[in-house]
Amino acid sequence: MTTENRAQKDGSPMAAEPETPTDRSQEFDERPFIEASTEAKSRYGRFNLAIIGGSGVGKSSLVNAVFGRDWAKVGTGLPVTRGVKYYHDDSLGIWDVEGFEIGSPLQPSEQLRNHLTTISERSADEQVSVVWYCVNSSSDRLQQPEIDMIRELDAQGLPVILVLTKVDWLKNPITGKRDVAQDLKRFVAWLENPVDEGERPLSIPYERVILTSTRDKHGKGKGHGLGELVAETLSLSPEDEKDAFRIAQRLNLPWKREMARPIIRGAAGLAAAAAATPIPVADAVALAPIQLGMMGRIAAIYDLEFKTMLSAGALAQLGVQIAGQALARSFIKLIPGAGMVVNASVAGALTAATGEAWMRLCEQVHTGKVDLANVADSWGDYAPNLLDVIRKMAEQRISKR
Ligand SMILES: Nc1nc2c(ncn2[C@@H]2O[C@H](COP(=O)(O)OP(=O)(O)O)[C@@H](O)[C@H]2O)c(=O)[nH]1
Ligand SMILES: [Mg+2]
Repeated sequence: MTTENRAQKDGSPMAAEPETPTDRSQEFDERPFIEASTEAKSRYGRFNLAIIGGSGVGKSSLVNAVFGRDWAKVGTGLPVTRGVKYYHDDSLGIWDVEGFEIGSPLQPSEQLRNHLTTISERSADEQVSVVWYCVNSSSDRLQQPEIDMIRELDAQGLPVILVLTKVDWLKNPITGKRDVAQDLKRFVAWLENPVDEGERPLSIPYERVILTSTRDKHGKGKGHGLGELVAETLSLSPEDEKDAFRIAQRLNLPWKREMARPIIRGAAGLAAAAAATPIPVADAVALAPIQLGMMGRIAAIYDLEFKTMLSAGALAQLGVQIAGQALARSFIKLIPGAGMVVNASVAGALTAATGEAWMRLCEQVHTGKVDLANVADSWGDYAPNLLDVIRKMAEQRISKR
């Protein structure tokens, strides 16, 4: 519905065609968006995970399910050394370590130590934060070489999550509840209190055991245990790398919203300050750099790479769309007369509404529901209308009385 339609429906008088405000689209530029996004990305940095396990245990499937990137498509990764590959983009690095090589003259833990040495010699932004040690859930206990490897990881100061893969959750035909098979329950019980052949307690330094699947046995469904896996990974991540992990993962959207909201509040405050002396509606574009910076930062949280994925033309179009010019114009059409101004509270509320709407659109792109190439067009459906924002403020004032 256009603003004109809305105005008629409300019975508001239609304005005579006002004088066209000066066209500022030529002056507009999207740099605040790109700069804020680039700055945020480099500040958050890259999260690096090591994922260790035998070939076929389900490592790649886990990575795809949690991080939503199809590494298979990306290619084979960089073979760093035999059995070790490194896959990365800006926000995520995966060290894919293939168990141990049978027939090697080296012990598995020695092989792993060599791999870890290779990794430690790489640059700071490639260093491992957390390890997923993957074991097929159909195993019945950990073998000595595996225990030695986990001890080696611990000795290097790396937090290890023991991930059981390909767990089959069976539906109880009577209760309808899902559960795992008895054999697996025994294995989990052993993992929680491991003992050797002589029933003597063993200490194996993993932090947690998590049961996972990325699909059911028919190859369908979304999997199980993945939410728990990301929650544990986050809690084991060093404080200054938690945001990088929140950005890299794709399962938990509330974490991203929690990161976006303070950015929105900050920008709303800045916009309010900028309009402390009320600014003419036609000049509301002055708020654009503040809103664009906010939007660029939010885009970084959703790991959206506008600079490389949109053409310059599409970027400029997006910029114009989000600059608030269209809003300002429709407002002028509706309520004629000079002297219409945006005051501090309108500027703040409009910026906050813009941030919320942009966050939601970013979520849609992030989850693949909206194509990044169509963001500029979709934004029209999300962008707040200045009039709606003002109406809402009025309603809030009334309800507060
Ligand atoms: N049933 C089932 N099969 C899985 C699961 N995860 C992976 N697979 C299958 O196991 C095979 C090996 O998986 P992949 O992720 O490539 O293992 P990787 O070699 O450790 O990277 C593939 O055929 C997957 O489809 C799962 O959770 N359940
Ligand atoms: Mg693989």
